[in-house]
Amino acid sequence: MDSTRSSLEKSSSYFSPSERLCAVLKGIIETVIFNFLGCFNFHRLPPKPHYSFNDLDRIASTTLFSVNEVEALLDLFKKLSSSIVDDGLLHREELRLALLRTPASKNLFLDRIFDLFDEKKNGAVDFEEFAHALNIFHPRASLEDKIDCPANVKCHYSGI
Ligand SMILES: [Ca+2]
Repeated sequence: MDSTRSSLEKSSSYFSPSERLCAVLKGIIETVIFNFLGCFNFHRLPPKPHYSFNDLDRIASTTLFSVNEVEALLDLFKKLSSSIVDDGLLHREELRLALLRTPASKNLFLDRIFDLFDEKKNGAVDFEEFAHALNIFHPRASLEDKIDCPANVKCHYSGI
């Protein structure tokens, strides 16, 4: 028993200099890698907005859609808005991908549609903007509202 113990002590205390160097380098490399990976935590996307039933009910009350239709629109919005960056916002490239099947091409018509949807003019469309923009296409929307579509969408956020 004593001979086994002394041989273990000898073997554990007899690391060669290259083995000690490897152990130190391994620790340094692991530290660098973990710190490097930690950098990505600072660039996390903000949490996606969550829409409660009250939110959907509020959106339904300001549009022609029923709560069930707003829920269906939310499902569609989630699919469209997560096609490139899953951040809960619809970006121009995601709308372009949905309508033109490519995120990269330039299309004046699509840009105008996106600008119409982006009522807050912040470069991204949230679900509420999406629902309000599509409200004009509701079957119960009046012909006058459809004709005056851009003005109606803009008026919703400007409070006119
Ligand atoms: Ca997105």
